[in-house]
Amino acid sequence: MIEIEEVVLHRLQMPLQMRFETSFGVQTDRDVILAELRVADGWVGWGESVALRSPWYSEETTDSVWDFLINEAIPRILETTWDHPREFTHAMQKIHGNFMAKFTVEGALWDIWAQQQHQPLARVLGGTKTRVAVGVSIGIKPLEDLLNEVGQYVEAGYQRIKIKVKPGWDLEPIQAIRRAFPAVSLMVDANTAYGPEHLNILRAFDDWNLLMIEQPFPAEAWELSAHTQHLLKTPICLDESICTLSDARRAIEMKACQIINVKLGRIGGIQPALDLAQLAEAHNVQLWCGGMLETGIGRAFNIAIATLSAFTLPGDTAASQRYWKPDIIVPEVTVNAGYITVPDIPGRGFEVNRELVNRYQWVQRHFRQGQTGNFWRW
Ligand code: OSB
Ligand code: MG
Repeated sequence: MIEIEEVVLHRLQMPLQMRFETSFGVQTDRDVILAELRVADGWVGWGESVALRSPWYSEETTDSVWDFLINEAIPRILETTWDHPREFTHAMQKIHGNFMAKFTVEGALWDIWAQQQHQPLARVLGGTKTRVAVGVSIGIKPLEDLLNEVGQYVEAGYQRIKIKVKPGWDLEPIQAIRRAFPAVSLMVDANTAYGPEHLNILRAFDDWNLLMIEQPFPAEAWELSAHTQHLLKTPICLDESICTLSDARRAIEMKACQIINVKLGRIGGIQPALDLAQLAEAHNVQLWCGGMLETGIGRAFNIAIATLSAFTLPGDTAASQRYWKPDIIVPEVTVNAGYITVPDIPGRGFEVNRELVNRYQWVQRHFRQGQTGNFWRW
């Protein structure tokens, strides 16, 4: 049983270690929201919003998540006693969208739930792996820098390299990497940048032994994705297209992809991911855990979900130090010979470094049981 007594929202500005350019824009820092949920028996759960500041990747933004948390989610969690985190997911189903905002709270509830069971989060989710395979997602950058970086990650043992592509920046980097690293497991992510006018380029991708092509077309371009998957031998992986279980069912029925990149924030959290994992296993669709440049808190959830047997391919859950110096968790996430060891302690598995949270923080708000009467009520 989870009875939340207090919620603290933390808003952090964290400079990224690298400049991260995709087909939709450049990121040099993250505007992070952390939700700290405190229960009477002393447990503290943490959740992270993966929303970006602007609605490039999805409709959600840091500000939309902030408003949703304050106006919808926090009043609700403070006035309800939860028997299980999935009850929150069910209660939130009548609210449209806002998947990243929902996961910010849902993740923290699962963290508390796992601590109350004295189990690592991964075990509570039914995950069996003791380590998870890791790949890396590299942004758009000059070719020489790109080749150097690929070399460093291959050297460090990362099991799969993903590069960002867009029209005009695709065959050249793919060919250069293939020549320099003939055997590397390589994939591309277009973040929706291509359209029907680019089918010839996508066809040419087929010659380079790519593991997959991630989200070539806009999120709603179901027919185009299905048509293209039919033409190509390289699997299409969907990311932005899949926000609900019915999106996944549609993709499977239409054969619009063979692989799905699972992001907990994009689909509304852990319970939706557990449901998606069942669906994927029943239909031979492969899953892997994507990333949204999370801090260590979001990363902890990604590691836990990737321990499920349905997650058959390396994730984008790279080491803390690729993103942050320093990360806000202890210990930081490290990658050894291409794997992250799954923590074996109750809950999320990493301590939150409050001193660092305070150092990066620029806003903090407290909410207590009984003090939410001024909010709109259900
Ligand atoms: O499309 O997978 C994506 C980052 C921000 C938004 C969208 C995406 C990404 C990444 C980075 O590819 C993955 C990571 O290293 O966290
Ligand atoms: Mg993607």
